[in-house]
Amino acid sequence: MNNKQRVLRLKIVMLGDGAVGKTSIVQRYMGLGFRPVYLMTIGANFYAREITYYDEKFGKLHVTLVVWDLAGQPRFNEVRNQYYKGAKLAIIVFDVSKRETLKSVKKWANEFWNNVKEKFPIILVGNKIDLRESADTVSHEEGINLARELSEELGFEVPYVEASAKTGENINDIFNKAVELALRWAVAKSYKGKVS
Ligand code: G3D
Ligand code: MG
Repeated sequence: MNNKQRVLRLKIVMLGDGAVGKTSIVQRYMGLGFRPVYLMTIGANFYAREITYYDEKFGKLHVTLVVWDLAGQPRFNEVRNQYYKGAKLAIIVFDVSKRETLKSVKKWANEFWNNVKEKFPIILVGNKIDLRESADTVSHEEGINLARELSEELGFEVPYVEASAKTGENINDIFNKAVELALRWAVAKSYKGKVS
């Protein structure tokens, strides 16, 4: 591959039940630090961050990550269209300390695929691993199993990342994986396996 620098813009949507930590993950990644106050606002916020990414196939890439984060789930219907428009990847978050949030993951995946009208890639995130000590937490294996089921449904790998927006553990990993996955998906889609 040549050394020409390429530019990529990637819109990502954050999905998952209320209070699983979507906003905290984005803010942590965007550098605002962990904010322990839950501010319930209406509509969707977006955040942008530019990163340099090195890819074996494409070389050096300048990537603008545009991350949309929904606030105020009750009014989601009103912003749904704008929220999903142009999104190429979803980060679906559940809370490892709240089992019911794991059960909603497939609903969120289908919501994403139905709205973007294409089976774009997703990343599954088990957040709040700093609360692992508390009772009835979702195990690593359960997260892996769900990611495997989603992968089968999608026909493309769904990575599973365990993270904590509180400690910052694996937060960068989520977004690095997002870029990697979007690139792999684009290559697989355009060349249909004919990539050398
Ligand atoms: P949401 O955007 O998915 O609705 P938020 O979720 O990011 O607003 O987070 C909901 C609550 O979970 C917040 O607590 C937030 O501080 C907390 N939280 C988010 N991520 C983590 C984490 O990794 N570990 C722990 N222990 N807490 C986390 P409050 O009390 O402000 O409602
Ligand atoms: Mg939020």
